[in-house]
Amino acid sequence: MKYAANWSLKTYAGGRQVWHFSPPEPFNKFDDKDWDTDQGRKFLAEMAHEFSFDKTGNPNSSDAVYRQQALENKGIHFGASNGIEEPFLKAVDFYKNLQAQSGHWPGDYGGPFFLAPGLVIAAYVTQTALPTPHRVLIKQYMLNHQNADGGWGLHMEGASTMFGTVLQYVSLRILGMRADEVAIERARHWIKTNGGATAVPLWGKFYLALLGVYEWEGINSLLPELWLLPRKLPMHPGNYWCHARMVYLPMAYCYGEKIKAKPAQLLEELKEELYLGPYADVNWQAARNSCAVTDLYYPQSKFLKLFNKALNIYELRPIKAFRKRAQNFALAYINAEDEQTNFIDIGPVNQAMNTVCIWHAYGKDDVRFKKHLERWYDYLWLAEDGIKMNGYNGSQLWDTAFAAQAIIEGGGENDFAAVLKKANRFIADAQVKEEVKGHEKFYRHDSVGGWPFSTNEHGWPITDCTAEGLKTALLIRALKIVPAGEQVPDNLLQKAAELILSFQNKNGGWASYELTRGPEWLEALNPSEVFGNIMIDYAYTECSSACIQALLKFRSAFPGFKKHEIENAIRNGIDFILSQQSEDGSWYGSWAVCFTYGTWFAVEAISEALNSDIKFAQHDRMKLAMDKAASFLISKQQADGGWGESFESCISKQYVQHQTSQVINTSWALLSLMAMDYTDKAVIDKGIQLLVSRQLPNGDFEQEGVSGVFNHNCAITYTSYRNVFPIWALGRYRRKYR
Ligand code: LAN
Repeated sequence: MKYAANWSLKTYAGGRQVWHFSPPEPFNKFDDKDWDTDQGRKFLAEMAHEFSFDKTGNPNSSDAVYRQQALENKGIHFGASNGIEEPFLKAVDFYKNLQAQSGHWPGDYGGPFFLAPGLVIAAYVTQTALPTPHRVLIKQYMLNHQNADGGWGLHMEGASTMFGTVLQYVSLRILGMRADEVAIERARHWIKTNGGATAVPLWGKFYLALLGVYEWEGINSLLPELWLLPRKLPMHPGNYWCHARMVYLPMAYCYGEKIKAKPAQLLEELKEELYLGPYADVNWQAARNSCAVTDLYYPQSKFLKLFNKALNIYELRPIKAFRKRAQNFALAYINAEDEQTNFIDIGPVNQAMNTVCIWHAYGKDDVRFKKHLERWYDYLWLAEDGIKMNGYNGSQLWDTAFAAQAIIEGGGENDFAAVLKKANRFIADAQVKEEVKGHEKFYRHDSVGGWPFSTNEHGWPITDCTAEGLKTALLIRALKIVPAGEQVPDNLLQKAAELILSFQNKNGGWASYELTRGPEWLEALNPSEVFGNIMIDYAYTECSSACIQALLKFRSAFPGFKKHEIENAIRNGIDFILSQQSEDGSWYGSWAVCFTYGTWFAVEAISEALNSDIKFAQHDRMKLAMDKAASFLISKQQADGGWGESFESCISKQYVQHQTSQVINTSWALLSLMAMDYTDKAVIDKGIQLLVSRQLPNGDFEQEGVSGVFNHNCAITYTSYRNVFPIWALGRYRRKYR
């Protein structure tokens, strides 16, 4: 790839990763505006062309740019094999080349289609130009993923939705496409035949209102005053799931200020392009509750409708003093979140929205605004399908912890000691060592000892990331390949265990970032229309399993430390997991596809618990649960020996078979069967054979269907999974049967 050579991923100590563009001569003497010359335009057009991507076979790109460059930088030809025959060693030998100097494995974390538009719109509203080469490849990415019917889905595997289509439409127009270009005409046709932009779900309405191409009046009240309610009331946003809270925060602030982009010709045109009739004729009150059927996953409840009615009456004359107090609080909170996360913010959605708030409050020259802009690039990722916005500032810790565990389980510590040492350094760096400033005032759980999903500078600890970090640190410590001074010190391992204990809910389960703070009926106030289970942080099988596994490991390493508390936590956790098993023996997985993922986690915790010396009153139930899980898994094995689950499982909450076996699902199923010492080895052999047959000559695996998910309805890429989980399954097989 000729033009890709102008892009390179810079990784920094601690795991920050940013794609840089360095133009060749004479373009390197260009100012951004000079791209608008014959020579410049030709270069950009050819570069865009190189990133054309045919999504008809598989809409999932394979992270080819990073992977190719990582190999080339090490002098390895992309397809080259090292002559290693054994599948496990060969798989690790390939994967080690993708590890960055910082010790983590960078990779594509894109997939959702509502993220980059948030950034493009924030850039437009704040009158901040994204660099031209970035704009060109963001546009290319969007065009690559347009569906045959002219629309875009919620994510790269999804059928067209109003949300996806309106946001790409507006973004592409902002990025310079004309209304009469073919792709735009087809998109507009989709929008008009599906009800027009008044039928875009709430978040879409919000972005359009920021642009000033939708009236704020067409949005149900976002009532900033919710922050002023007594904290004891369940609807206080401090009780919401942190992602809902942190997105609601800037949204409500923008709503309170009625922020709007400066009027412009383009915006006037958009007003006339997006709706079924003239803009002046839109009925904004009716628009508030309109949502296209293509998008509706979580319809407004009766309760929410009533709630909105009451709030909309209040909005006719909001009490000035309350509004002002609420806005001041929101701004202070936005500033706190920015500072606590070094302006990365908890995710891509609030990062872009906070930028707009900070710009509105302090202007373009304020350092806080500038710091925001720098972090935009932490979220952008380049792959063979163009530039996308990642779902987080990366999945650094998560991928590194799994990679290290997989390598260690297969006995790779001698052949790959250097890899594990680097991974250990990253893991030690990533742990949170200081309490977050103002954490109590701004509704944050304690952080010290925790691990985030991405990097230390992001710093929001997560229950299962803390668990995976702790497990990995303990494993590497036991190998004695790292000098004592470079290991995670005892006191921080203990802090991690204590933090995990503090995260356990009364029902025995663990949620994602915090304790479950509100009642389940709060979900009835979920206004998103497109996401399920966003209002509170629910206890999850996966998070609970990871925490149990970590506590079991920790207990072996520190037998005297909080012995009873830890054993009780494990017992209660196991009870929670048992309570989540379905009739057919499976567990629903909330964060990846789907029942094979959930089942893998559940099985891992229960079988490890059974193998420990803890006495369980529920011992027989645990055994039975394992038998049922085995029958479930066996019933889903395909004739070729593999397992394959479709993303549809996540949405429908029923097992949906993929057209083909998938290496990642196969690995989870195999890991589960081996964890529970399933006796019919022939079943396992067949699965392993499938994995081996899918391995490429260089040790890599092909990118198949999408594996990640959130909120039941949105898919997200985990590029590392196609390597890490086959490595893990092959490694477990190697250790067990060699
Ligand atoms: C993530 C990424 C990591 C993921 C695991 C650690 C894998 C999981 O076990 C627990 C949940 C968690 C932390 C998770 C939650 C939802 C996130 C943050 C994401 C899938 C990444 C992007 C997503 C976020 C909500 C996207 C923005 C959309 C909203 C609805 C706010």
